[in-house]
Amino acid sequence: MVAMGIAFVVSPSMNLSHGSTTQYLGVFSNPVNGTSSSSSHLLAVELDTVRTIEFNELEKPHVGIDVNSPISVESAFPSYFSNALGTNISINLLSGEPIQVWVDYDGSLLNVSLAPIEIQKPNVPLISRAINLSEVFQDKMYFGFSAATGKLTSNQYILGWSFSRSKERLQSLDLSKLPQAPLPRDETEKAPLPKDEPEKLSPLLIGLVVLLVFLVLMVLGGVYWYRRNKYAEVRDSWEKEYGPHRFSYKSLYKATSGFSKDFRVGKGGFGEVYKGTLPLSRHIAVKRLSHDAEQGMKQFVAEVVTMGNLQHRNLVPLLGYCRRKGELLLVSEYMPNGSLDQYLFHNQNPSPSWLQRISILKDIASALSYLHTGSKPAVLHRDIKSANVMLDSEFNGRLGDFGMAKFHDNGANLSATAAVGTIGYMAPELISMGTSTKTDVYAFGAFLLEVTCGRRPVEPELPVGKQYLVKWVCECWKRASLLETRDPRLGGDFVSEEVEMVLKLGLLCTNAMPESRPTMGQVVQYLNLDLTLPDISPYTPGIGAFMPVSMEASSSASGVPNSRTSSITMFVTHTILDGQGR
Ligand SMILES: *[C@@H]1O[C@H](CO)[C@@H](O)[C@H](O)[C@H]1NC(C)=O
Ligand SMILES: *[C@@H]1O[C@H](CO)[C@@H](O)[C@H](O)[C@H]1NC(C)=O
Ligand SMILES: *[C@@H]1O[C@H](CO)[C@@H](O)[C@H](O)[C@H]1NC(C)=O
Ligand SMILES: CC(=O)N[C@H]1CO[C@H](CO)[C@@H](O)[C@@H]1O
Repeated sequence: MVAMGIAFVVSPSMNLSHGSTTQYLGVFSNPVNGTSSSSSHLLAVELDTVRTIEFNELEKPHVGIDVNSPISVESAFPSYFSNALGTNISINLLSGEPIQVWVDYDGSLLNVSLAPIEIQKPNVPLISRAINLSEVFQDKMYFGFSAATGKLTSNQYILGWSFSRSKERLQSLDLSKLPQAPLPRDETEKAPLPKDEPEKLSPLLIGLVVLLVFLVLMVLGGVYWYRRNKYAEVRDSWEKEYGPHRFSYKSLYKATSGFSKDFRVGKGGFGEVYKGTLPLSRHIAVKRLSHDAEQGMKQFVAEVVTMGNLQHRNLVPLLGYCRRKGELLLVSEYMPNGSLDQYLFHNQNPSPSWLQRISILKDIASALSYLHTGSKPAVLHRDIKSANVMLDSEFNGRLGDFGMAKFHDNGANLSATAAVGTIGYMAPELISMGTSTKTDVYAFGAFLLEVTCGRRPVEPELPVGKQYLVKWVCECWKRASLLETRDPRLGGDFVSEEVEMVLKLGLLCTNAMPESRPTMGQVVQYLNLDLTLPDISPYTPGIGAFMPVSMEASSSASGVPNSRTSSITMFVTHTILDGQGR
């Protein structure tokens, strides 16, 4: 009962601190002054190596089954039944030779068998004891080995072990591959100290149902944690109502092959865009936006979802979103022909014909008109430009990237007076009055001129007189050479009346005075020639009054511009309204 030696232990906890450090196999506390509850639910199969010379004659090395207490419920002197000889042969636990131990449990009988390493499993177990382990075990049990040696030095080694909940699946140990037990650590001491003989134990083979279930749980747990981190998302309770619009990060990760470079189709001021393929070969574009602030996220997501509900043949369908820490992912339909600016400004792509251009302009005007009037309150785009005009497989214009400027605004957490947009497309009153349908009309006017003239609204490299597109077109009109501002890449393939009308409409939309700009509904009618342009001249107040949004603005009150902004996106804090525009 002194219980020194090694044991196979099944315990409800890994904390064995209640166990005695020198006795009771290190797992039980003293049975006399407390078989306390702390040591209950413990099962141990012990190989007790207590030395007769130190304790009374009755204490001899033995094998035992202990339940909740170091006092064995069943024990036997170590021996094995020889299948060949049909007799019991005793085993010396202190010989230093490896021993095999089998522990079998079938739900009612717990059998323990011993044998020297070279002997097969005996047909008759050394101990066979009826125990209902369901009463001993709890839901979760840990298993392992524990040993205690008292004041003696003793080396005990597990050379190998195998465990299974089913006999059929139990892996047999290849005994030839087992390591050699190391030499005793303190071999420098006078060689074979009688009290020091090392003891070598070998495989314990067990079949306990509860234990393997626990093992499986551990493995599953590990996989779960790994995946949880890899695909971690941020999800707030207010998002519940947007459920159908929410994509799981995992599905997006898979669709884009882990956001691999090969699937990256664009990189801009707002983030990177990836092409992805969902199951059923549905092509999507995933825009990854990083942001620092959760502030305004709720409103932004609400807007995204609202926009997802907007349906118009000239809008890029927004399918949904996903949120992660510091990151927002927007999922939209994939547009195979990219964005319009790639055709206008990159010579390797074919220059769109006038027919294509006017048709795209009509498409975008119609989409914008729908945004402004199709829902209440009006949805603003806030960042109309050729880079945000996508082309579908039939080369129809599709307005994309709604509300990005707004997101950026929120994400950068700017002061209320600062606005974000793209220089050249920003209406002069944007700062003082904020965004409105009129500021969208202004941007659309700049876009009309951009597409017709094949150049960006502001090009600082050009000679002074040509830098600002609105101003330059107006100046040319005064000199009666309006048509000369058209994109030279058009060649002779254009309709003069249409080009002229579009240029004038561009100037009308970019009128410095918001109340003088047409509505998008009117713009659609002008483009379709359902309505004739009002009588304007290059001298009409507000026409051609491009007020360069000054660079120094970015260094004033609103602070340092966010480094994530692209080079063409600027922060503006003030502007000077010059009605004469000259
Ligand atoms: C061998 O040992 C077992 C268990 O100790 C005992 O039940 C059995 O009678 C023994 N057999 C012989 C042949 O001594
Ligand atoms: C335990 O031993 C008994 C008697 O030898 C045998 O009938 C039983 O099948 C054994 N159980 C296991 C699980 O090995
Ligand atoms: C073992 O104990 C459990 C729980 O107390 C009980 O449900 C089950 O019937 C018992 N099994 C046997 C074979 O006695
Ligand atoms: C001009 C251009 O690139 N058109 C392409 C648009 O996309 C369709 C489908 O992918 C292509 O067939 C066109 O050639």
